[in-house]
Parts: sequence; structure tokens; C-alpha cells
Amino acid sequence: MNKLFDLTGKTALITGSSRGLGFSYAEGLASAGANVVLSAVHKKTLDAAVTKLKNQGYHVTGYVMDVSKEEQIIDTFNQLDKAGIQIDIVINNAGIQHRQPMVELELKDWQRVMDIHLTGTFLVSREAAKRMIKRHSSGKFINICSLTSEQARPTVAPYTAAKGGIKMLTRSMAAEWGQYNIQANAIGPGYILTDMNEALVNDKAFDTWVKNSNPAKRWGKPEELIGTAIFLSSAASDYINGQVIYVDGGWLAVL
Ligand code: GCO
Repeated sequence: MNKLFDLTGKTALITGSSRGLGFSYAEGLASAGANVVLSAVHKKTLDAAVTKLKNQGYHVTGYVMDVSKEEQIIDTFNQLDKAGIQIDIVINNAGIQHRQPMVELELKDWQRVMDIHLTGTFLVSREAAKRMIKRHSSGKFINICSLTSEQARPTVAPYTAAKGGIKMLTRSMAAEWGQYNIQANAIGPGYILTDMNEALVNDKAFDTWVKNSNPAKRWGKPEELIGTAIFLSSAASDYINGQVIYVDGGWLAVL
């Protein structure tokens, strides 16, 4: 592995990483040499994910953490402190989707999407950055944006607002933390074959729309996001800050 992309000696926390894209990111960073800290809401799926990566020979630990709950985030970082685990890389991946027209949307559903995506990204990053700055170490934040960070479609307003906010929060993190040799960037996945999108894949009209809306004429695969995650976690991106890299088959590049 070229030293530029080598994560040996680094420890990465990936939120929402017991399955889906979060697990793919964790597996990818581990394959590049990182120690990985998985986190998720449900202990059973988290433990299974830890075991799966340990069986591949990777250095893995797992912490139950609901990023919509500040007290759990603070407690997790205190546990990491006690365990002597210093986080160098954070991938703020935890997320949900809620598809409903705004006129029918209840505040609790709006708030839950915001709490997990936008506020969760802020709170986890705040706790990690505090420690990076205090120990004078470098740091990497990879937030997860979306095509909806740039363009909207009906029925996903809270997700769209949150993803747009994450794009600007990423720039705020770059603005405040760049001076400490911390880089904050984001990955903007296109339409990827994930559990969260299963209903869309199975909707013939939506599937056709996705395939006709990007030059690749197909859905993306989770493993196609790993290279960008490693890049943004590595020394290869030390002079990149506040950027969103769209891994979307070219969707946003074309009319
Ligand atoms: C949706 C999808 C999208 C994708 C992705 C696109 O309902 O439109 O869930 O939000 O997941 O974010 O970039």
C-alpha cells in the first residue's frame, strides 16, 4: 500500500457501522491498516460486525452509541479515553431515511432525521475534535452528504435539509479546525444499492429513473465508496478541506 494511502497506526471511528455503507467504510479502512472502532445502536448487530472484521484479522472494537443522544456520545468518548483509544479519523455515517410529503410530516419524524444526521455529525465531531486539538494531533473527518446536498426530490425533505446542512457543517469544521491540521471533507454517494434504498430499487419506475439519470446508467455499489473513504482518511488528502466528493456515476455532472 503506497504510504500516502496507508492508515497503519491510525484509529478510525465509524458511526452506524454494524451494516450497510458504514460497515463497508470500516472494512475498507481496516484493509488500509487502520484500527477501527465500530459503533451502532443495537449491540447484537454491532457484536456480529466486530466479530466479522476480527475474523478477517483486523483490530476492531465496538461501542453501542446512538448519535441522536448527546449523553451517549459523551459517554462513549469518555469510555474511549479510559481505554486509551485516541480517535484520528471519524466517518460520520449514521443515518436513516424518512419518505413522506411535507404536508403530512410530523415534527417528531423531521426532528429524528435531523438529530441523527446533522446534529449527530456535529456532536460526534465536537467530541473527537476537542481531543485531537488537546493532544495536538492531526485529524480527519469524513461526513456523508448526498445528491440531496445539491438537489431535491419530493418526499425526502428532512433528509435533504440535513444533507444540505452537513455540506455546510463540513465547511464550518474546515474553517475552525484547519489550523490544527485537521481536515473535514465529505463523500456524496449517488444512488447506491443499500438496505435503505431497497424499496427504491424494487420500484420499477424509480429504478429506471436512477439508471437514466447518471452516465454510468446503473446504481452504485457500496464497495465503490471505499476508495474515496480511504483517500479522505489518508495523508493523500492533507491539503484538501471542506470539499464534497460525489461518488455518483456522474449524476451531478450532466443535465
Ligand atoms: C432517496 C434516497 C437517497 C439516496 C442518496 C442519494 O430516498 O432519495 O434514499 O436519499 O439514499 O442519498 O444521494
